Amino acid sequence: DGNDIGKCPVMHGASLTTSFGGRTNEDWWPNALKVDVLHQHGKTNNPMDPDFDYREAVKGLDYDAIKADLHALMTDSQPWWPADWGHYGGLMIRLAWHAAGTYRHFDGRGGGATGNQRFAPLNSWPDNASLDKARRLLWPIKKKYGNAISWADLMLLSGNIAYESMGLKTFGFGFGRADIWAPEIDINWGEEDEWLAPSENRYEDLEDTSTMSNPLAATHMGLIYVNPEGVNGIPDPAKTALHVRETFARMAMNDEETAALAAGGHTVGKAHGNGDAGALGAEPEGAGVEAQGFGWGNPSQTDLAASLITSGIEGAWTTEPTKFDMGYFKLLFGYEWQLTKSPAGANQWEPIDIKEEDMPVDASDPSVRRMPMMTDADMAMKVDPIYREICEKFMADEAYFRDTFARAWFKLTHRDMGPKANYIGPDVPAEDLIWQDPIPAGKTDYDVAAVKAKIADAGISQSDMITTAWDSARTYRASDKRGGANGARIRLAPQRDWEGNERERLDGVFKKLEPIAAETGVSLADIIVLAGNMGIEAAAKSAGYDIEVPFSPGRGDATEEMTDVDSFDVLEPISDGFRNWHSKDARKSREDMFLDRAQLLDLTGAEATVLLGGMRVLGTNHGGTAHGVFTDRVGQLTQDFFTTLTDMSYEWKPGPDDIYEICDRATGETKFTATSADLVFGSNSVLRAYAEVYAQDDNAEKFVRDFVAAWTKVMNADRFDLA
Ligand code: HEB
Repeated sequence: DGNDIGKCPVMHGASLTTSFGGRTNEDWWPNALKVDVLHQHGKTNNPMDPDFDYREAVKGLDYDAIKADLHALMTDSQPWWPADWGHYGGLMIRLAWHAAGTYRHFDGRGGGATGNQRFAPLNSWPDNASLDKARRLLWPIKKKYGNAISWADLMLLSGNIAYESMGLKTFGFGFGRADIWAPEIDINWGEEDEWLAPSENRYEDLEDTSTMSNPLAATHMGLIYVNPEGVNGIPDPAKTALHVRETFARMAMNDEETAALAAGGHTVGKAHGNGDAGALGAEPEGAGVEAQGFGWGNPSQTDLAASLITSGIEGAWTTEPTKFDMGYFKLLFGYEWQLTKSPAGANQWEPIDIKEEDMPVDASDPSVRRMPMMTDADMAMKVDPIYREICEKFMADEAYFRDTFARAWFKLTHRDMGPKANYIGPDVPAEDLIWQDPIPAGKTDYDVAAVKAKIADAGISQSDMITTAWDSARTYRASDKRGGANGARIRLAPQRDWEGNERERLDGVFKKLEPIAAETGVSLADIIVLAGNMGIEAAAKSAGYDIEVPFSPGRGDATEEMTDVDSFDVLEPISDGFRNWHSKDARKSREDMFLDRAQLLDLTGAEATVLLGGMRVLGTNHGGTAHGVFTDRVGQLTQDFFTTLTDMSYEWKPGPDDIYEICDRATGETKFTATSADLVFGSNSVLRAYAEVYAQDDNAEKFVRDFVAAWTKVMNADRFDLA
């Protein structure tokens, strides 16, 4: 398989077998709910000691020493992958950018916070060609610092140090990204079974970039963002600009951040296409054992940097590609550019009548000067009127460009780490940034029992207490650690008005809770959760269990000024199986959407099962529907959902509007109604196994205990301040 952008090598035999031969369950029943997404990165694949905590370990890192070693690495050229101009900076920056750049705003998945680039498919994406070499160059440093630095942190740190060694003052760095030990199975990278398949596959209308299918954020399978040669490989910078805009917006970047990133990225380094890209060997995941994890073997590689092949595009963007300077703008705007082909046959742009002294020297031989180049995406910065205006502003004010780029780079590399509380180390910037969803610290030293007494007197129904707490917490997504109950953003726009939050009910509850917050100085965020806990305690009590739901005070209330309103739309639940709600805007099935939410909430299959079954009998459905409320003692925390579901005296009949009827086999009488988000706990064999556990006679107490534990996990999912 080559890596010639534009060519589309077919991925061989998308595995129809297990490692030991034979078809898998997924091959036989592709539509079964893939509950396995809830069981990733567990103890079974993690080689670290059970008590290993990366976030503690990294606090012991010798930060100065590792930074000095990385600085030295930049100019320590290795014969098996010679450094361009003796400097690995460009390569390391591309490594960091491609690690972080898979992030997409829509579901918060992707991004650089897990070290996932070590695994397929990312290690073998055509766009990640040669980054196998970058990681291998870093291995001596990983080996030396060991557990104290994760691959995830190291890959991003190397990009930062590369910039510093090339003359950019970065905005800072936060450590704290723990590695995973196997590829993720929850990230949808697209449906195509061909690398770089034509973009039409993922757009309803390629001319309308907003029609790219969600959650995708790249124009082709196997690319980080756009095709560097143009839409579907056809050069047209004005069109490419629209796709750059869309793909970067899906990474939560605005036009100014996007222009800064493109310019600041290509101010350094070069593209590699000085030979036949089609002659490259298989990508790492497909290569033979003797390749030892390397891919894209290049039969014509020598010990000269100028012989390296990656994208097939060839050349540097600037005159001095090992310096962070204004060279990108100088060449892009200082010359007219014309379409040409690289030695590998890729479409790229070259300057007309360039002055000898503006040409960069050869990557291996400083006595020879070479043509610089621009990709179609670079030309987009000049041709698109919006990007052009931004670039003109940058050109007129170098300090402004440097600051804008440094901030955008920091956002790119930290976007999926969640709030600032998650950053570790000496270089964490003090400034609060709006995209971090800042939340002020809340009061912790108060008399919880006294606040509980006031809530008890406020006259809020048990189900309102529970649903309000749930709705405030359910927005949490472990993918980028956004959302959750902390901050009480549920009382602010846009959250308050989301259909799923039942504005009227919320208003009634807040009217009763807000005075308690005002009077006690306790955050509304804490009070919402405390009230929810009290609802659970009451429900358990009426079922005969005297329990206290654990509560950790200290949530704060965010203000409107601390809230980037536009960036909250992606957190809106358009379906919530836990409250048996499915908006008509939801494009996937109720079960798929339930599984998606359970995975984003970081719940296991058992946790999701006990929570959903428990909430049903508490009467917490959206709109007060009775679907799945398989009990005649609503409000008591009982096993009834599970005992009914597994009871053979009932049969289940599909009715109108996707609603099912649960009928008594003997009398034929309809006892209950249900949705597919209820019945999947009886039909999916894995979920049914959990449902049986919670239906068993000997597990009545375990059911309550597990429900409370799962509830508490959700309430505290965003309490990074507790760690
Ligand atoms: Fe870049 C390189 C494309 C963005 C940074 N890039 C590169 C290349 C290409 C591209 C094709 C070549 C590769 C080779 O080696 O061959 N990009 C691109 C596109 C885009 C981008 C299309 C969209 C617009 N970049 C970017 C960003 C950044 C970057 C954002 C950061 C910030 N890149 C980079 C670097 C480099 C590159 C640094 C160089 C590398 C070396 O040197 O090795």
